[in-house]
Amino acid sequence: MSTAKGSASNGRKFAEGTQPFTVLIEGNIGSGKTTFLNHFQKYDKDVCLITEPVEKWRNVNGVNLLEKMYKEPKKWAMPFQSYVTLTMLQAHTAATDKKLKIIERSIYSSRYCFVENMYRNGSLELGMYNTLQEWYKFIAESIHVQADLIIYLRTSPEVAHERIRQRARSEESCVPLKYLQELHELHEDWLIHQRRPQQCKVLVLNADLNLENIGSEYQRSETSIFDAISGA
Ligand code: D5M
Repeated sequence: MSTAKGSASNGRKFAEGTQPFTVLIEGNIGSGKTTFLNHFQKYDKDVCLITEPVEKWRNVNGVNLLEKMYKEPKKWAMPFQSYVTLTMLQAHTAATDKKLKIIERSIYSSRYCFVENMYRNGSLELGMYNTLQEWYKFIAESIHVQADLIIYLRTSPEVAHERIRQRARSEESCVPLKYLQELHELHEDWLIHQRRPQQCKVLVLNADLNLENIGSEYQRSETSIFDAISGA
């Protein structure tokens, strides 16, 4: 029996050459990604904004996978991650004729932060973790994931925890500070200490600032994005 090789047969990856300048917005749960994205809505004509598909995760043909993942992680972490991978790939490969694409999170934060953490805390068994790694390897070989700039909304876990408490999303009522501290360290390992493969330049914003004071950070990111596009 012969085994098929991973990469696409013509040497090109799926969606290669189809994507505009792409910015990935990364950060812990409660770091203010949605508020940040809303800021770019005024550039609707030129910017394709793709928010995290949380509503899809909450309703997979009537099943709330997000809730199940939090309530029974040992049973539901794997199907949840499998579905996140699918929906993130849909976001990465979605066609647009706009000049700029901004995506909330990415397949990378799933891989380097959430899945890693779920394996370390026992929600994913080794066999499940290894299966997901095989998917990530195959995806890296065969699907083009455009990433030109990562904007890291860097928060302290305590601030993120307080914001989660305030937004009171029902599924997240059980998220403890420890979970956010672990995710924070994994984001730091990837985006600050560069202990993971690096996709592109990373712009770090101080996302502990509240809405009244974060304007200058948003301005810095806008300048960075538009400078990069004009130089691209
Ligand atoms: O993330 C929305 C919610 O989804 C939040 O409870 C974290 C969770 N989430 C997002 N991506 C993942 C992965 N890959 N694994 C596990 N949980 C995840 P928010 O930060 O509010 O945008």
